[in-house]
Amino acid sequence: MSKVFLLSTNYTTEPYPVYPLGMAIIAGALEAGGHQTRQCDFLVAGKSCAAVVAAVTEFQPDVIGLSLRNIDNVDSFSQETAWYLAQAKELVDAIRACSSAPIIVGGAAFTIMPEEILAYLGCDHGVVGEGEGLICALVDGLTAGRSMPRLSNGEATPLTGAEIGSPLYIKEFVNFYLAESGQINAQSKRGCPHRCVYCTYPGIEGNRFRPVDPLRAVDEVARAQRDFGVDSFFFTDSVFNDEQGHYLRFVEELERRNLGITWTGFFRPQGIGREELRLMKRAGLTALELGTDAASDTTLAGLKKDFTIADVLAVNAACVAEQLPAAHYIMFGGPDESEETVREGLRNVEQINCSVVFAFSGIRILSGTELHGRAIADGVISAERELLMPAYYFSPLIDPQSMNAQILETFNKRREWIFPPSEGQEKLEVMRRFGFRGLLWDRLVSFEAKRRAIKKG
Ligand code: B12
Ligand code: SF4
Repeated sequence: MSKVFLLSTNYTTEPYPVYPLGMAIIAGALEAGGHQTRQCDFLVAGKSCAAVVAAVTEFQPDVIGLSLRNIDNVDSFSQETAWYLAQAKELVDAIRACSSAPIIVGGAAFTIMPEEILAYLGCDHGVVGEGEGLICALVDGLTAGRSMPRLSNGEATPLTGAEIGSPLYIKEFVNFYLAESGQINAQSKRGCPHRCVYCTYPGIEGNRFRPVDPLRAVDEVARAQRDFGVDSFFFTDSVFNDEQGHYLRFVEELERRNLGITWTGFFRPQGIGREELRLMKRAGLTALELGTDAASDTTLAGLKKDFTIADVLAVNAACVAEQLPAAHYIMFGGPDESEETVREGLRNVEQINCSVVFAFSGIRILSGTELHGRAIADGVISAERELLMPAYYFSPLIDPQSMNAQILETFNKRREWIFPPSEGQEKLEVMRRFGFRGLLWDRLVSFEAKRRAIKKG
């Protein structure tokens, strides 16, 4: 048995604080493997390096595991300010000064750029992709004094649904996140088979949907409800509504168990009709986050989204008919965006009734994505440009500043259309100060009348 200290370095509260689910699953796997763990959350610890050092010193770990969730906030407007790895590096340096235990790093952010991040942080070992099995093998090997690989890669042999680990939630953390965000996260499946050009999700989670058995997935929700009083969940699945319909089996089981919980997740805006929405609503669905991603058929094709604006509007209409708040995330300036598609896209946005639209300008270029190659081919960045510091793709056919001005002009018309992203953050902060918790954007939607709330009075 080894003592493993786990640290989630995440401290951002955008759009709200998010429970460190990856770390919780790693802790669950280690405990199941017979190890003793201590979980530490930098945000819960008041973003205090000294508190982390004190916890490490007190626990005297044999091995330390770092969970790295975010590199930055993928918003081109705040690329100078929201870069999270410097803080992680400060934590590694502080831990090194008080412990000689080897440090293993993993997590979604790490998986996107493992070599670069391992070098930048100066950790001893890294785990790419799913960490449940690999962390146990590393800890066993290291504590037995064996020489272990610098990088272990879980992507070649993805876990089956049955092997996906269960989170070891910590009461203190659950209470913190319930108080701050009104919800906790859970997972009903991993993976995504789609190939949208900018997206890292299939790289992080694998390119096949791997559902957790619905009975077990619902058991875990019920356990979090019973043990910690959680009654609101975000399912972190890359895409909740998989085409094979695994999600429907999970939702049917949720409905059958009648737990009285509410939940939300990420949806692909295609093939969700009123029938599916009604079923999910009965099972507790309260809102949908839609990966609409682009606003015209040309730019949707440029991102290889495999659906059209007609699909998006059909899903939106079904959500409105079922009175389910929906938020569309749309990035302007991507591949094949032109002055014409910006105008067309904004006309299409005008048709998205009674739903929130979050707009972004430019697309963060991340390693391992097709967009990276396209950015080099289009002359947006050089092949040598490292991607740890943010780089954004802007179509060479547009002028970003005039595009931003056009988006702003349209988005100023309604309070539920949010641009730039910082405006959304400010709105959420105000609601939070008034004591509201949860997604919060869902409160911007009104179904009573197709109310066109004019901004600023
Ligand atoms: C769901 C999700 C959200 C939801 C979260 C809702 C909620 N209540 O949880 C919402 C929409 C709120 C959100 C917001 C943001 N997100 Co987000 N999100 C995701 C998503 C889809 C899943 C994350 C997750 O929880 N996965 C489930 C857990 C179990 O998996 P995991 O953490 O990866 O852990 C596994 C492995 O990584 C590994 N592992 C993890 N820790 C460790 C530690 C060790 C030692 C080891 C060995 C292994 C290991 O093992 C685990 C089990 O296999 C990912 C993309 C993806 N598919 O991964 C993006 C992702 C994590 N998000 C990202 C970003 C940027 C953000 C935001 C900053 C965006 C913004 N401006 O709002 C915010 C930050 C939120 C916050 N406060 O931290 C990026 C991060 C990388 C980057 N580009 O910087 C990702 C990767 C997507 C992307 N664009 O590339 N997000
Ligand atoms: S954007 Fe959504 S559908 Fe496309 S690859 Fe990423 S997770 Fe899959």
